[in-house]
Amino acid sequence: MARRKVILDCDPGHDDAVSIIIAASQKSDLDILGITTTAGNVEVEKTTCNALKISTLLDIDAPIFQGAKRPMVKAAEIAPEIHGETGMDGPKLPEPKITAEEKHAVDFIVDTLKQADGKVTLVPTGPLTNIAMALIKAPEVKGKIDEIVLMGGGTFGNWTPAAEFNIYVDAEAAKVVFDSNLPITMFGLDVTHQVIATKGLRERFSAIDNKISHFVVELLEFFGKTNEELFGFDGGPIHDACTTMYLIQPELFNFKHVNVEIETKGEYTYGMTAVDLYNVTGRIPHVKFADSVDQEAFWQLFGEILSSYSR
Ligand SMILES: [Ca+2]
Repeated sequence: MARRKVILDCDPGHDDAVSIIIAASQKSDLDILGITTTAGNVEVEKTTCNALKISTLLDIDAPIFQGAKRPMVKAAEIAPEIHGETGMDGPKLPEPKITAEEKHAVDFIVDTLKQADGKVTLVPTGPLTNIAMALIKAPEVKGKIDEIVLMGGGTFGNWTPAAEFNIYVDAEAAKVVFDSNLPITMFGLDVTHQVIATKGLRERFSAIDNKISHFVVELLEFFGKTNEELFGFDGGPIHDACTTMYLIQPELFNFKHVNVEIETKGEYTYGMTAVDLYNVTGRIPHVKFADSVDQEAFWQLFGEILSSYSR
């Protein structure tokens, strides 16, 4: 079977890094056409630098393209309290041996889709600015998009009471994406809070004892600490990793087909994803919404992925 073509659009970010590590382990199934970055957890220059470092560490040969410096309408908002000053505080990382491409991420996405032989899956794990701008710039590329597999939203918030960070940062972009009529598979907080990398799990993965497992555990230690302090969790939910775990093994997750609208006006609810779980509105259910995960199978596969990396 042909490898599935993917573009990873991200703002690394501890959980973005884990998501990239998962994708890069599947060389026979996933063809990473490029990694695009956006402002999100920290400024785009920093998320790009982090992507370059991860790529250097893993020896990923996909090109990296820097994208949006700020959301489409409002000013940028970042989350150093979760991810630290660099956006990926914690582990020591190699200095990048590669540089980002000259081309803007939005142009890369558009050109790649135009030229693609077959369809491409977009995997956004940060604010949706690049994806929305690509859809606005070249709506004709929609037919080349197989699926948008994203982390964002949920039936509750983590940045405001109503809104999850990725959607809140650029709700206007999220609206463009959710209104696009494209197939969207959504991993929101409802499911990502079910995959918390607890101390016990971190110890289990540390015992795998290779370079990548130690790197991941160091990421999860830092991310766990900030999540414990801010949210009282037993560790960090590896939100973004749900997207790439799904690409590898979709049956890990349970889905509901629902309508989801993006709130861009509410005084208290800006950036909320209004998830119509019971179809009370009668609007067309156009989103595949992940509501639960087989946790045991998820962590089993996650351990196997870490083990697949050599020492
Ligand atoms: Ca992210």
